[in-house]
Amino acid sequence: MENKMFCYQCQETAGCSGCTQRGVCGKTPEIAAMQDLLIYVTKGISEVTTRLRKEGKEVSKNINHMITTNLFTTITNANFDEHSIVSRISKTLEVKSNLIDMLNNKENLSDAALWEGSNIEEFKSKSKMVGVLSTKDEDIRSLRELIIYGLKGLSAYSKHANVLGQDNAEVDAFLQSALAKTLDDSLSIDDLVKLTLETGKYGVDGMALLDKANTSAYGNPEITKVNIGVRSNPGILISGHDLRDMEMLLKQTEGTGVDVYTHSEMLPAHYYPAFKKYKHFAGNYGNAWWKQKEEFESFNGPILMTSNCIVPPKDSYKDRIYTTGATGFPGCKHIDGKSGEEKDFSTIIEHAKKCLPPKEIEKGEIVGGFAHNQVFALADKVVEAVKSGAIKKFVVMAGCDGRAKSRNYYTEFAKAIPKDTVILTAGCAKYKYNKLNLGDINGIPRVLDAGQCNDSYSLAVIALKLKEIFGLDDINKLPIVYNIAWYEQKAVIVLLALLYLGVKNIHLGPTLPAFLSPNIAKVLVDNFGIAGIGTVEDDIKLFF
Ligand code: SF4
Ligand code: SF3
Repeated sequence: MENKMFCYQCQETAGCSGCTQRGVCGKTPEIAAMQDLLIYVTKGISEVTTRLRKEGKEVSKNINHMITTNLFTTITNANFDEHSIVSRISKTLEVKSNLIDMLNNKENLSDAALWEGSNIEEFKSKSKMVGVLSTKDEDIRSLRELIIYGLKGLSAYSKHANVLGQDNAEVDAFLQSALAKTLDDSLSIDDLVKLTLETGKYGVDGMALLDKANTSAYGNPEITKVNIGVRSNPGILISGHDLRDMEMLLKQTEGTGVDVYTHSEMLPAHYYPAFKKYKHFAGNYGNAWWKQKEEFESFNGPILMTSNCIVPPKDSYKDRIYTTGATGFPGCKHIDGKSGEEKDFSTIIEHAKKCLPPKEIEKGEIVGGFAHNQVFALADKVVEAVKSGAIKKFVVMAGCDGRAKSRNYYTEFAKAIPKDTVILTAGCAKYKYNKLNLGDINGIPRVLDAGQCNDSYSLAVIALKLKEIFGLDDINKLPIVYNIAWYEQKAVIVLLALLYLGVKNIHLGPTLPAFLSPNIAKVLVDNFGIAGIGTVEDDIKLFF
């Protein structure tokens, strides 16, 4: 069958090789084409900004933000709105052409830097030539895409930091130069492997930036019990990763009689001191992203998506979905707002008032808030438990959740690990085991949730601190093993960040990325000991 599209950026890609007719995620060939073109023109503008910097000219924050938002828009399950992607392409082309005028040296710019198009027909015909498969060599393609997916994840984290007024000009400059390098046919496999590791370095910096942005705005996460039941008022459900949206929604709903609940990756908002003062901040509703068809139905009230993951909504609740930031879905209302500006959520609040309260689907509490500061506060206890042998091992199980049945492995694995083992987690992967009541070791819970996927940074900081406390010369000598679940491109930047920090023998599942060609997978296996997963039984033997 002829390819109508080609995308292999996420773990759920069709047949573990690539979506060619329609995305498993719901992405249509038309959206895929416009996303391909958006990436292409964003590479083009990045080549121009990189050259401008070399000429000593300044690139404005607005342009940096445009580039990161473009990449963020193409992350799995972020934006299904062709219209919004097309307008991003047009805007990028306009800005790019102005920037080219500012260059002293306009020689040898690539086709991506020079290409112009003014209407949808031109966009459609160009998109056919610039997709993933336009790189013919499968190993070069594999590395280019690995880098681009890492940069997409980095962009998402940068964007969340940017809205809190935090920027790192070096991260933006690297991101753009690396993106431009994915156009450069003179780069060898070795050059691209080096660039991949460098992407990991900036991944660490990007996550550190977001950590600083979140903690300086909202305080350090602290141990928190989060209610997973419901109250009797109408509610608004907020999903995704953007804490600035969270803050604005809490402020604007105060005193309105509408409660606010978190969903999926927004759960860790409860761990921040600044949000605890809101009495109407009711709890967390539901589970990871992929269960939203049932859970959004029963929530009854409006839902605000601040980032991925959107599952194409059913008609029965589609009118209750609102998007903002990089997200979009055709037919769902989008709440605009420039970076850092106050958004107006009054439409959602008025909508909520007319809705029934959420239907209860669970009862009880979950515990989280174990980001670096909180764990350091417990450091004596943790070190003592390790020294006494009460804790024998930590297993990092951070990452993403997904709908594949094979992911039940993570639930079974969490149940099967020895009782003297502590799980360190972050990201929506935790929903596979955070309601199992795995108990504690001398008061230390056996599942320590640091927060969102970007808070994997916290797990790295904790590992580095333990290395220092135990006087080790190698992070791999710690009693920590890594069994990470991945789904979308934020997990790619987390993985590259861990590789950059020197972490070896990471197990990645439920399947290895389809975008790793056999040769590139071998490079990762040989140099970093990357491996897949086996059966729970075999892996328990292997790890413990
Ligand atoms: Fe397929 Fe994943 Fe791409 Fe969606 S994001 S089209 S599921 S590979
Ligand atoms: Fe989850 Fe989409 Fe990746 Fe932030 S919300 S971890 S999958």
